[in-house]
Amino acid sequence: AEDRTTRIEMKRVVTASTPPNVVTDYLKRPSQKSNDAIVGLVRPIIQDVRDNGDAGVLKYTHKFEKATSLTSPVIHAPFPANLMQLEPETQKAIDVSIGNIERFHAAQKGSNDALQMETMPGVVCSRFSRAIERVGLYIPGGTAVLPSTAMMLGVPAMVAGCQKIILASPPRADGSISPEIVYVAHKVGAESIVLAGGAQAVAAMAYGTESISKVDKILGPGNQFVTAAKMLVSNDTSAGVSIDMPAGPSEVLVVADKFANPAFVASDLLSQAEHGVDSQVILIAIDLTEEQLLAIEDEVDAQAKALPRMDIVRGSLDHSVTFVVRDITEAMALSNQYAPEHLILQVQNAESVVEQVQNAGSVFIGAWTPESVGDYSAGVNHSLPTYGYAKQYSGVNLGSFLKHITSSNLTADGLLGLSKTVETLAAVEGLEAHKRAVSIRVAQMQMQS
Ligand code: HSO
Ligand code: ZN
Repeated sequence: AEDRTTRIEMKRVVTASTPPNVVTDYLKRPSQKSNDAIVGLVRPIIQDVRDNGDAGVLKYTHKFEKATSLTSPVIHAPFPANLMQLEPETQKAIDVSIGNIERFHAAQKGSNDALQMETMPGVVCSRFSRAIERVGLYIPGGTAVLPSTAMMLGVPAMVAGCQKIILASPPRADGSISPEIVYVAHKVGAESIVLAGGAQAVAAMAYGTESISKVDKILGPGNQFVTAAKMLVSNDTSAGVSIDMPAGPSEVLVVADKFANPAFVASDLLSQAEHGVDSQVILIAIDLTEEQLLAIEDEVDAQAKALPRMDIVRGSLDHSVTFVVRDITEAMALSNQYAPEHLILQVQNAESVVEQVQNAGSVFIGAWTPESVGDYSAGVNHSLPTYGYAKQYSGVNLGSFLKHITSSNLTADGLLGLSKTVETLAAVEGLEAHKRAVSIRVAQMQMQS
């Protein structure tokens, strides 16, 4: 039963009166469930799909998705028009968003362009990029349909020039897939949609089946079964498949000062909290009075109680916290320590604070930039590092669908100039054949001159 009377609130921590190690404890993510049990469940599913192909995939789709009417685990392009019929307004919203995502990711080509330079006279080194040929994009099912995730993975794959794009998403019990996802698949030129979720979908794309193509890289968020399956297949050298970053529950950190609008701040906290009870939201309030803090807390409570997903929000806010800090420097130090997936800056001169951002997946600057715009339509990617991985990972971007190849090209003089250096190092390593591959050429040059 829904409880619309008990106040929905986050706990408060005033850093000035809290020992630093306790503050650090509050910044910890709720610990993830142990992986061993999940791996034990996932391993036989992967083996089954390897052994039995389509029949193996279908068996689990019948069992877990209850889609017992399905007789094929995949649909191929061109996708029938009746599978992607949308309200004109929905179609337009997808088109506008895809346009922005496409433009922003196409603009990333510059930094991946071919480069060439001479490290020494006659020694030319180059680097150029090639698209990963076949990619598998996992689109989660579950409590919400996520065509936005299909856009965030499919559009950069298309812009990068991947030859084969495959989507996978669990079908509904009637065997169908949401028309928005089919439409996005069509727009990005996907070759097929695998009608399966969980470990079975990951295994099908990693190894291929009679009707599902094997891919070279699997990307996309998912539950712990999907994540465990991605880890297992990427560790199997016989699969020859890589994955994107580890995915965990969604999170946001909002930095607000006394100029922030309390209603805006609350709305941003709640938009992330509604993703799931395991989502984590953090507010860092800079030098706010009791009255200003209460204004935000009242907004959180009132807005939360008007939400259809109120119970999810309550669960998420249960393990969320407000830090009351002295100034922006302290706020940014805490934020960088937490390394949020999303960082929202609702402070005066927000733009000038960006240079203090060391760790974050994506930053939302100023009062008019709610995270929702980045989740859907601004152009930035919403597939971002969670769980503190923003310390070492980037979010999905054009580069996620490319690899770089280097080349060297030496003239005879270039080799002559470098011969002693290479021969010396080869000798140090005791690798005589390496040394001779240089000396034999130098000898040839001397014979010719
Ligand atoms: N905020 C989520 C992405 C999303 N939001 C999808 C709405 N739909 C994780 O970054
Ligand atoms: Zn979101």
